[in-house]
Amino acid sequence: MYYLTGEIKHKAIELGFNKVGIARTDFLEKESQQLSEWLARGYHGTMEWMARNFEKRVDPRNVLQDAKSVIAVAMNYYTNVQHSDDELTGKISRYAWGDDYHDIMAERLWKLLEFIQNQEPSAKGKVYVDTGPIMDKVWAQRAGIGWIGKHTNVITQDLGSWVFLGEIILDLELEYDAEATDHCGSCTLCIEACPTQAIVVPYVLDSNRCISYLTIEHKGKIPEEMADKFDRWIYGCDICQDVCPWNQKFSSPADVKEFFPRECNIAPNLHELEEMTEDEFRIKYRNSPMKRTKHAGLTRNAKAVMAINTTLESTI
Ligand code: B12
Ligand code: SF4
Ligand code: SF4
Repeated sequence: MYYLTGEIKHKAIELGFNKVGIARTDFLEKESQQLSEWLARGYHGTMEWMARNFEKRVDPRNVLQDAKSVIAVAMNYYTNVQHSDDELTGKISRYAWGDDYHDIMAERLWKLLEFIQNQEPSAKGKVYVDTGPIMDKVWAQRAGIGWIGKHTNVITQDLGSWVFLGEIILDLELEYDAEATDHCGSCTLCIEACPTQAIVVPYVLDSNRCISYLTIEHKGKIPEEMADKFDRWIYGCDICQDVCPWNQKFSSPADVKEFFPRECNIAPNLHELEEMTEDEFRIKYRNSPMKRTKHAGLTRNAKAVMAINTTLESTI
């Protein structure tokens, strides 16, 4: 089915993906050891779902029998808007400013699979964006889209790391791209900039220390010594990506209008967030990635940041 490779890539771009590459399915030997060690060290925190389906995560043939290829795609979500400096506002990570990327990307990937099946009706495939037991970043790297940087996100040479990742696992043999190579060099800016020292060694992240984990995935009280370092981040964190020279040089605005920031997300008032009712939360964050924290999580985050602000004010 080599002849289909060019047509698939062409269609992916037509569907609005910024990058597409293809890798041969394989057992991820090195990554399976790294994932095991990451889990053994407890770096997944309370994300128990990361420990499930290990066999699937390390070999796509365990999600689709006879899988031959992984078609990896990336979609740019950068928008040319900056966070406010106002101390009374919270910061929301860029990826969550607009509509939920899972739905937008999955819909397009299904269309791509439909296109493939129109050409080759016997083809079988599975679509994944973030939530499945598939290592999105590893496949993006193997398919030549970009390398996994020291901050552990995939960086593309032409758009930086502000890209979402997704893939189709397919049972057709296609032509394969060369794996992306690492261009971090001797840089360590992300490691130095992380306020909680979550990048414990280059390329390894301890979620327990990461503001993104603490504000989105972690349930219950936020440890005070961590909240102290949030610097107004109330949903996710972009610090390690903001300082990356590849982003400073190559970020370019997305063309998907659904990723543009909702007005309420650019400079959200912390006090209003603290006081927000469940109904307000439901309406405001319908179809937004931010529904993941639920009302309790977002108000907790706003309260944690407000508490630190108040402590700082009373000590000045
Ligand atoms: C779990 C998870 C998280 C966790 C843990 C993050 C992590 N680094 O694993 C938390 C909640 C912290 C998180 C945060 C974020 N996430 Co997240 N997350 C995931 C998820 C679901 C799984 C990632 C995973 O498999 N982790 C397991 C560990 C083992 O993997 P790893 O860190 O990638 O480890 C690799 C390296 O450390 C390397 N390694 C280990 N040891 C060594 C040693 C050496 C020497 C070397 C070279 C390499 C190396 O090997 C490992 C395997 O390849 C993916 C979606 C998916 N299904 O893949 C999204 C995903 C990675 N997240 C994403 C995003 C956008 C984010 C945030 C930017 C959101 C935000 N703004 O707040 C932050 C970024 C934080 C950061 N600095 O990484 C995107 C990243 C897109 C991109 N360009 O890479 C993904 C791919 C979702 C998507 N489909 O778009 N996330
Ligand atoms: S997302 Fe924030 S807390 Fe997490 S590693 Fe990057 S800079 Fe550190
Ligand atoms: S800041 Fe430097 S070390 Fe970190 S990911 Fe970017 S290039 Fe790599």
